Amino acid sequence: MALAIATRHPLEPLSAHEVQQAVALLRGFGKVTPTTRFVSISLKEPRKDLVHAFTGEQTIAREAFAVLFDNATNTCAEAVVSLTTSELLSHRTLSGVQPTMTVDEQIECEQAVLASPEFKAALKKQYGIDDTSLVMVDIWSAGNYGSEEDRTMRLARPLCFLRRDPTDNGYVRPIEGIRPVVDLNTMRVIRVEEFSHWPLPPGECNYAADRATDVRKDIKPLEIVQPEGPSFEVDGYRVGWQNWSFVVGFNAREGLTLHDLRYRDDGRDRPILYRASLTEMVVPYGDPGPTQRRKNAFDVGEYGMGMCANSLELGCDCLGLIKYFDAQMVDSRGEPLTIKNAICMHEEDFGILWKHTDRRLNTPEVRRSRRLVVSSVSTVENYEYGFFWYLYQDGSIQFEIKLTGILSMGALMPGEKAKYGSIVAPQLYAPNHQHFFNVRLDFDLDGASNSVQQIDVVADEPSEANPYENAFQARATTLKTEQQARAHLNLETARTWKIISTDKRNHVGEPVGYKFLPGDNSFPMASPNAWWRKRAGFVNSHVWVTPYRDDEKYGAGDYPNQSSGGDGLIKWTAQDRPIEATDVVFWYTFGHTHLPRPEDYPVMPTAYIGFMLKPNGFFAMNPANDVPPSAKKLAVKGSCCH
Ligand SMILES: [Cu+2]
Repeated sequence: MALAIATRHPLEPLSAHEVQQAVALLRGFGKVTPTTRFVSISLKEPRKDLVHAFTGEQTIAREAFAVLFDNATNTCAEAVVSLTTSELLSHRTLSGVQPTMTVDEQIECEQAVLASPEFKAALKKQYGIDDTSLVMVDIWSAGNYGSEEDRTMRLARPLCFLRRDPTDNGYVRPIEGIRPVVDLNTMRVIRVEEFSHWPLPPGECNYAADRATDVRKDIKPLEIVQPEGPSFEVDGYRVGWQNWSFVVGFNAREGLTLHDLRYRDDGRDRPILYRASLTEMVVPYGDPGPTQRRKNAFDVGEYGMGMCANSLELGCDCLGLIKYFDAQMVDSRGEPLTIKNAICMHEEDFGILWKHTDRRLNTPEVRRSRRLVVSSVSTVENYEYGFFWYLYQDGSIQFEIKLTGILSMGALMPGEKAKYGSIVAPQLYAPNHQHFFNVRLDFDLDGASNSVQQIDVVADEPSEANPYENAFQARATTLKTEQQARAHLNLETARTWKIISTDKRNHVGEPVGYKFLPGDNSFPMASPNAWWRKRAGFVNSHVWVTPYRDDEKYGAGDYPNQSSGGDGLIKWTAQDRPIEATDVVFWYTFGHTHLPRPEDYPVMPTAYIGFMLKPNGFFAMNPANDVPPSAKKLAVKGSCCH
């Protein structure tokens, strides 16, 4: 398709220039002191009605939203500046909240621990080590366990590891018995907590190409060739691909976002999703031991998924012709922070799209499926998360998270078993844990007036009309209020959800709709009274539906770091607002229960989790009926064709 809009789309992320303009404005308005950290600067998205009214002709004012934190006063501030009129549109201070830890704080925290005399003394006492140059210090969020310091200070509780040499995989040697506590405001170690002494695990295990000792030699090249180029078009951060169009977004907190996703049908670009984002995630660990019981990371609200994104310039794993997008952010001192090639976009062959052979005519008709992949990968200390949006030719949308990287591991005494985890190597174990993700899907399905139906498949009772007791039917419950909408997956009823338009009907008189199809999921194992669960109310239900509010973006609330909990979805939906025939937002929480395996060591083969959205009465027929057959090629010896 051709992109018709000549002007920049109002939802395109801030450019590097705009980010710096926002920094300069905030400085000019006296909102930045020598002890201020810039936590994030991102696009303040224009009001929805303005975006809906956008035709490509008019320019919509550009605004930046900044989160600032003053270490001297332990105070957070939010500001909005107009990049169009250079005005300070709003500024407010928030006391008692801790915004996301910045990348600079990660680095400074490591340096503070390595320079701490108390830490050095503990290391010497427990392990006989003087040299800290091989110690790795991973910033771990402190959480909130009800103490005065958890409530009133900006804290981190790093985990430490010891490499054997400067490029060794240090995660296989946890310094289990020492836990420094760092005040991120003064950037000082306030104390070093010492526990029992665990010897360093004796093993050594690396994965880097230059250190792996035995590499298999039976792999021949597999190349993807696109001699006429890719089938997508790009203008700024706007993308067109076959019938799809959308805007790629990115910010320090959520990382990759998708906006204004539409499908061209019969000459019309029909809106489907206004905004899709990962709003939060939490990784609670299940070991109650004194050195492990506090481990639970909120990777979005505490670390910033965008801030932790990889530059795929060097380490991209996509095949074919790739379009990269850069991410423009700011470091904590207001200097430009560009993650080059933070987002990768490419096309993939995806097997059979559809096929039928008319047996009597012997005329096989087959089409190959192709999908557009938009992805980004974040490294949060030991772990990697890949975020992959897939668009398909049949109108399906898939979100898949790829979990890889390195397990968070602990040391064991010789001969000790791991009741709450798995031993992966001698004296080295990985505790059981879960990964819960929360995604926000702001639907605009053929317009803003939508409803959500919960679909349960139920069997009919035996009756005269059901003499063979084979009958079952789909029962749709239109969700009317927020509390009614809170729900879990249910395998017994093959439960799904359907987002429908309240005013657009399809060719057979039914509301146009898109189906939400969940994938793997879990329930939280920790008690509802566990400290982390108070802060992660979004894990209490798999599905939530809210009426659209532009200030309701994050499942655990705006500031989950060290929060005392109760914020976000749990609080908003307590209002039990009406959600029928309105602009609805569908939220989905999905969990991966990770019982580690020795095969997850030293680096984990990717695990996958996600969901699908499929048109369901949105189109009049299979929208991929018009995909032409692939060009026939002469068979290469030894090849076969599907
Ligand atoms: Cu895991």
